[in-house]
Amino acid sequence: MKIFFNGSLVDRADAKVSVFDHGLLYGDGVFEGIRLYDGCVFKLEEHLERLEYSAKAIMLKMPISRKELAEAVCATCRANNLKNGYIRLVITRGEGSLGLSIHSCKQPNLIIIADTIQLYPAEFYEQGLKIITVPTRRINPAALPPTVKSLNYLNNILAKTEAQHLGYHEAIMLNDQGYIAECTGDNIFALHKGVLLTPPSSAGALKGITRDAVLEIAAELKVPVREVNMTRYDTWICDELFLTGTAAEVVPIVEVDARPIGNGKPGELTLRFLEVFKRIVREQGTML
Ligand code: PXG
Repeated sequence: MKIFFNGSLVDRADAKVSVFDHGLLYGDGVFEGIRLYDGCVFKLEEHLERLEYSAKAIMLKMPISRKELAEAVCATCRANNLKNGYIRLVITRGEGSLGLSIHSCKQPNLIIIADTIQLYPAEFYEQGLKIITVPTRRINPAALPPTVKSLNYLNNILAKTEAQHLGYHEAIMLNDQGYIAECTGDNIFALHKGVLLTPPSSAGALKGITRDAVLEIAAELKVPVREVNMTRYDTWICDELFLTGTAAEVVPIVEVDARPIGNGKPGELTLRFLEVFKRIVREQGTML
């Protein structure tokens, strides 16, 4: 496997960062997870824009331009003969001294990994997924903006671990006001009386690229959307519920907090969203 590492493609064994890298020491850095479908990189520009915004928010200078980065992503996929897979783009703060100051870190590390992806099993899509709300709250947006896709995922990891401990694959995280933020690695949508509801980023949600794609599909299907604060109650009584994410795409939820959603089967409109999403990933990608 070839890894893009600071400007060149190197063997996996040679792609190493220093133990003094602040990405390792403090989770100081940003990343993106991108899908490759049939030789097309899905929403590459959108991912690179979000990466730039994340970097700007944490005052990390992008080591190369967006055009160079786009080319490096494609080159990494080509070097690994990959046609379908998952691309992980990581920029760490770089090597520095022991201490929180970013000023000792002179050169960020840029890493691009292109690999195959372990997908959710087909039954999750056919039968739907059961989820719960976990006690671990989403970190306050005033402490760390949820829109920054940083290397600091401990908050989400703790929530995911809680879910797994209870036998679930995903979980709803609430913010410190008790409103729904998102799931541990996915955004959430509820359909109620024909209106699609999803929490705003101010409630603690990442501005997911799949979330944006679903908002575009909703406009195409003429489904009204409201980005509003949502409570657990909104998910308990809704007609359909689904999650969105780069790895998960669109996953129907059939039970939340032991309450069945609708008739306990994947929702009709949810499946329509999934179908349209599967179509656009092939139409809207950047060819390698
Ligand atoms: N919320 C959070 C907190 C995420 O990390 C999403 C929503 C969905 O966003 P996109 O842009 O992918 O539609 C994410 C991204 C994993 C994993 O292994 C998932 C993400 C990130 C890192 C790892 O499941 N999802």
